[in-house]
Amino acid sequence: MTQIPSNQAPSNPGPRPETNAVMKLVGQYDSPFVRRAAIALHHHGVAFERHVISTFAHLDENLAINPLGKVPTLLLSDGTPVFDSRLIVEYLEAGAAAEKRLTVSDPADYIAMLQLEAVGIGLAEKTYERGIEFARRAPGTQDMAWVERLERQIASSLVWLEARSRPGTLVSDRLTRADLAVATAATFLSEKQPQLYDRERYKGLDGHRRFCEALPSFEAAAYSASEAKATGWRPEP
Ligand SMILES: N[C@@H](CCC(=O)N[C@@H](CS)C(=O)NCC(=O)O)C(=O)O
Repeated sequence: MTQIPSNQAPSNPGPRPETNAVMKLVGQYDSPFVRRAAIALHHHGVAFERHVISTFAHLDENLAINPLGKVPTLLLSDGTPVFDSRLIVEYLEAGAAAEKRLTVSDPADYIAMLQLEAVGIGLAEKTYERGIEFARRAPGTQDMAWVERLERQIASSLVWLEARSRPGTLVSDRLTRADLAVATAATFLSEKQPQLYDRERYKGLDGHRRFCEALPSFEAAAYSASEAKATGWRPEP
């Protein structure tokens, strides 16, 4: 593998607070991916504006910003697009002071954090895919074998997360990337497909979700049903 010579590697590639122009976050706050990026921005104290457009209603504009036409994209103050929520979180972490980092350093905690983050993001992806089956297809034309598979994956993830959840942060006393991923995914499922989210059965997970949603960085990027409805999202019949 080619090594980047150390004198060419960026020493601090993260956001530069001294710039005057404000970054813009593209996307709506019903998306767990957009919310995760926004929560990380608030947590790190990075000033940003929002550009509230939908991946479906505004595909042309999204394709001009992000080759995949997906949200979120973070437009840096010089207009450079940073797309995919994972990369946005990574970018912010790279420039963060040690005491604000959302990434733990203890090796055992690090693996646990990555596992929880991966399952949280995966749960959000599976919830999204299932939603598409109902939101984008004519009634009666859903691929029910696919829906059943998605529901099994969602249920399995919920059981796995419940076994590791508590009404507080998940892997350390501090907020981590795992908390951002798991709590936003649980809120997304509970809001969009509440029939799959039994608050009694997933009590620990729901306690964790409610703990996180009450934090200032989460409240500043609260789930928004109205943004989704404004661009055409409707609940499942
Ligand atoms: N891996 C992406 C996933 C983002 C994603 O799937 N966003 C949805 C909206 S919630 C989207 O843009 N979907 C449109 C599409 O997949 O074409 C990330 O983490 O940013």
